[in-house]
Amino acid sequence: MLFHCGTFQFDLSRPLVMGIVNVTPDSFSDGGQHLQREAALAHARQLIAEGADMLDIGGESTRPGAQPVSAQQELDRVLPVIEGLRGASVPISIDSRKPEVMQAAIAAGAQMVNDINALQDAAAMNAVAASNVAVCLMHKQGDPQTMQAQPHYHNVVAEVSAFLRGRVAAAEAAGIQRNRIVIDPGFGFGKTLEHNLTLLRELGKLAELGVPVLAGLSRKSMLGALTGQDVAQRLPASIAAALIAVQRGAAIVRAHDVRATVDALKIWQAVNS
Ligand code: HH2
Repeated sequence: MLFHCGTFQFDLSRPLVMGIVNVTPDSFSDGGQHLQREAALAHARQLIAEGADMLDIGGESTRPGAQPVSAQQELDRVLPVIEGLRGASVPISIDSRKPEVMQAAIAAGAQMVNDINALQDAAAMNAVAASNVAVCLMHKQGDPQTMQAQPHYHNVVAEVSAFLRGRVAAAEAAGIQRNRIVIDPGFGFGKTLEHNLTLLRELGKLAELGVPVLAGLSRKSMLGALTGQDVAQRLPASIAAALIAVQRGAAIVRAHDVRATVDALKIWQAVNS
C-alpha cells in the first residue's frame, strides 16, 4: 500500500521512524526565540541524518497536566522551524490540534498534520481536506489537563477501534483520500497502564482497519511505570516497545531517539523480509 504524504510517497515495505522535534521552551533552550529556533533546526537536521523517515514538529506539550498555549505562541515556535526545513529530504509533520496552526504550517511546507484530536474540529478537517497533506488521526479520552484522572473503558480495544473507524470515515467523507490517512491509539492519552498494555498487545486489531498504524511509545510514562526509570533513562524500554509495536502491525513509530530506533528496526526488518 502506498502512503501519500504531501509530495512524498512511502510503500511501507519497512517500518518508518517519525523523529520528534519539540519546540517548547522546556525542550531546548531558554536563550530566547532565535536560539530556540536554531537549536530546534539543528536537532531536526541531526534526526534526518540519523535516518528519520519524517519529522514531527510540535509547539505545545500534550503531556498529562500540561497547560495549553495560544495559537500565536505555537505559531511563533513552529513556523520558523518548518520554514527552515523547506526542501528537506523527508516530509515534515505539524503536531497540533489547532486549525490555524495546521493551515499556516501547511502553507509553510508541512506535508502532514498530526492531530491528537483526530480532526474533530470542523475547521481542522477543512484545513487538511483543502490540501494534499497526510493526516494522523489519534484517539484520546479527555484532554491533556485532566485525561489521566480516571480513564475508563468497557473494552479499550473495541472502543478505540470504533472511534478511529469513525474518524477515518469522517475524513474520507470530507474528501481526504484513504491513502493519506494513518491512525494511532494514542498511548498514554486517557489510558491506564493496563489500557496501554492491552492496546499494544492487540495493536493488530487496529491494523485490521486497513490504514497504516502509527505508535507513539517513546519515553512514555507507561515505560517508566514498568521499569522504574525516569524519562532520561527510558531508551531501552522505548526500543523494546517500538519493536513490539512493529511486530504487532505498526507501520510508523514516533521516536525521540532516532538512531537507536532505526538500528533496532533494521534488525527486525532483516529477519522479517
Ligand atoms: N504523543 C505525544 C505527542 N503527540 N502524536 C501522536 N500521533 N501519537 C502520540 O503518541 C503522541 C503524539 C506526547 O506528547 P508530548 O507530551 O508533547 O511529548 P513528546 O512530543 O516529547 O513525545
